[in-house]
Amino acid sequence: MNRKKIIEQIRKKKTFLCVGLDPDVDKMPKFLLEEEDPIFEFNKQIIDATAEYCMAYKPNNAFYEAYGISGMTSLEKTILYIKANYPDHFVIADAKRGDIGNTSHMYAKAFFNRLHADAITVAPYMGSDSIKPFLEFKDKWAIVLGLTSNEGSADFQQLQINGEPLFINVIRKCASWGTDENMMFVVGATKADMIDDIRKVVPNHFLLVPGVGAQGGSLEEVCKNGLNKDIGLIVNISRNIIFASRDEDFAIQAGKEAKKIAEQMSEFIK
Ligand code: OMP
Repeated sequence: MNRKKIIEQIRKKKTFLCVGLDPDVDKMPKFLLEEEDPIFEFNKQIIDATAEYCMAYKPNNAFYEAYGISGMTSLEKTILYIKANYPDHFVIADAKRGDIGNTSHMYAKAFFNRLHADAITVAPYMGSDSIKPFLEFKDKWAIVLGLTSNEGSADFQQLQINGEPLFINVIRKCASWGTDENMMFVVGATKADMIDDIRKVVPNHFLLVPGVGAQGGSLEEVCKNGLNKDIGLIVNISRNIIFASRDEDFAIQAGKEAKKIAEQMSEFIK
């Protein structure tokens, strides 16, 4: 999906919400466990209940890999379900990959061609040849970890290098390998006070922002500092939406939560 289409979708639906599909069998309503594929059934109901209020989905690979081959089958079915029923939704494979060039190329093939994801999250530590293979696929995106939402982001990302935090160096350098048509950056909502500095380096790029809700980030702060002329933000929420209820009404409650967030977002992009 290209940048123009992403912006069109956001403007049309007045939402830049991404629902994180991070299923956990221990947190699902018990009746779903009788289904042949509980993870897919859970995701399907969440997707149907939230599609109207979001423009993207982000399945995180860990929550599928944890169930072995059957988990990977659930992931594949989930993405195919989105593509078949909601083809205008942007699908982000949250896999945080990156390796020597020929290996990255195979990761790109796996996620873009085999799984039909539109984007993949990528760790920048191995440098240019680990990221460039993800940029060679038309209308596909590498979403590079810039400043992450977790506590440990202070360990390396916030170290001062040449008078600037490392994450600023990383974002500037990575941005030079791609364009705002094939690269985005992950910036944690818990670090909203640093988005201003990031916007000085990448004013036009989309930022994927996780960490609103369960991790304590504020949507308002993120919007205040991160919105640009094309919106420029995709805000992900996983647990607070998909586990809004753990009972039989889980999908209804997920839909309500997504609607609430979408209404807040529509105010910010008026
Ligand atoms: P919730 O905290 O449940 O909303 O989930 C956040 C999702 O975003 C999880 O899938 C995380 O793995 C992911 N994430 C972060 O929480 N922090 C980051 O800095 C980066 C990501 C990510 O790349 O999506």
